[in-house]
Amino acid sequence: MQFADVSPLQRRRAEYQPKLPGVLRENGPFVQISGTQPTQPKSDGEALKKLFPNTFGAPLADFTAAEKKSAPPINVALIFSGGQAPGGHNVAAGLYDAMQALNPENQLFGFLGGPSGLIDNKYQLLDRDTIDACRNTGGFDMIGSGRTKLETPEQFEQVAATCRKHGINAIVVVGGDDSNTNACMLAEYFLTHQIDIQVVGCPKTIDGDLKNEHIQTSFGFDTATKIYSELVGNILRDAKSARKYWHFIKLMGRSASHIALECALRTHPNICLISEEAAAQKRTLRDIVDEIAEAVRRRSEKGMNYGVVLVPEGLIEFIPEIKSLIEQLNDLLAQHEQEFSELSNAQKRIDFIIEKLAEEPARLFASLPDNIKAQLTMDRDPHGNVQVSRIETEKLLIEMVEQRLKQLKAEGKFSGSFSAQNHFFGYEGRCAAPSNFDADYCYSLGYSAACLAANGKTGYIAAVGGLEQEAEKWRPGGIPLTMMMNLERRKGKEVPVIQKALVELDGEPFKAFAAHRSQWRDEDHYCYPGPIQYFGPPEVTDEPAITLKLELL
Ligand code: FBP
Repeated sequence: MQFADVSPLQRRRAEYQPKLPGVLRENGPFVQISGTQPTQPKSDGEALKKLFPNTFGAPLADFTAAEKKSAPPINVALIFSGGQAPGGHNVAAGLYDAMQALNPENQLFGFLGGPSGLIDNKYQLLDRDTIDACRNTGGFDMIGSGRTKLETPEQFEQVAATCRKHGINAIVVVGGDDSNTNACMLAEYFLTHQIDIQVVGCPKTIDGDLKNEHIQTSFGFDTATKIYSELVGNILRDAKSARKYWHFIKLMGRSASHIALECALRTHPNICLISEEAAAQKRTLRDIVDEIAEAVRRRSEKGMNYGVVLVPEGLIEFIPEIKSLIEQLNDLLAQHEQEFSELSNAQKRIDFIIEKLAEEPARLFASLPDNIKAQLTMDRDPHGNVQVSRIETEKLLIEMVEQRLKQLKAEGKFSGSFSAQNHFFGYEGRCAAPSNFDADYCYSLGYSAACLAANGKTGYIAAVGGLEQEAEKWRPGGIPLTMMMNLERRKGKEVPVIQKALVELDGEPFKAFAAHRSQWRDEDHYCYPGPIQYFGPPEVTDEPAITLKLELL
């Protein structure tokens, strides 16, 4: 038997032609950009104006179709920054197709391994064959991605040198909030130093936390949550069939709980914890454990010794007492980095920390299982944050719920059984073939980025509005990045950043969940979304995320 490296589905999917908004279909990427009103960020306007004197206040860039005309050739650099998200390859395809339509001489350079590729001048010329091989596929493997932060003047100079070498006119940065913040700093630096290179961003992250009144969603969220929801649905059905396990499923998403919330809205699990709510209600770890144990007890009284709990990846950081412990650990580890790294085993590291922490956090730290203690002291990411995807919160909760139920049993208050399974869904969804929504959205974002670049815009992020409507009616354009910024305290300093969007407790998605959750907890209302459909009736293939639908009602 011959084994082909391309599956039948991949082959057919490669033929899918992403839908473009009407305004970009009329004359392709030939658009006129309107908008003259200066924009303002929501807060910290004066300070941001000082930090970004050249890019601050730029108008919104709205596109209207324009006459086809000859356009001077341009060279564009593309980088993927940060975690993978389904649809990145379609951003590249949209960008490439639009650039080709503008002028077949245009060249697209894909810099390898993320921002570091631009610094080290590692690139691949993206030609038609390369792009065609990646259309509608998941992953960032066409050019790779990386988490190097572009933030220092030295790095900006290296990037400028690389661009000069290739005659690159514009850089398209596909990234999340931090990468787009840095894109804006790069744009500002180039303008300040009269370096004629534009910088345009693109909103990427499965976490769904790069959104605001202008960016309705980040790409990748739709596909990733559909993949996780399929898996959660399968587990719900297994739980109900076997009737003997409680499944604790941690879902990726870094800080915000958008992914967990979307999966809950799609599948109706018995419990879905929302980190933002835990923080707002100042809940302790014990409160959360008690809540779960109580749900287990109540269901067991009805003979239902099974259930499913969704746990957002960032939960642990949002529980105020643990948040404060993590902050103290961050400081402590930064202060004693050398000493700490020289300790030869886990026990010595734990003892070292307990000795150095203040009494209350030391007590909390000591009460945690050893594996969690070790995970809380692991290496920080380049931003100095705990790598939450490596903390096994789902196992911590299982262990603590088990203890609590033992107590309840001893007190004669629980007579059921509790047997738990743990899961973590994250990497399973980040490189899936994009849903129709993400395939279309990303293609339009890439196309819009080309329009912005061709029209001399810099310090903008490509944006597509009207996503609640059919693609024909979407509104492509660009948003000045400074408009999305505010000042935040990071490592003891006020710095400009794009504000991370957390789950809003007065927002429609959370309200819809809160209205149903007690029923979902006590009875079985499981919903099984099944796999993403790439072919079939549009109400199945083109269904947007429930979060998006509720937010844009
Ligand atoms: P981005 O914010 O870069 O899009 O990353 C998303 C994410 O998948 C998070 O949900 C997760 O916490 C993190 O990346 C995992 O990082 P890594 O890929 O380095 O393991």
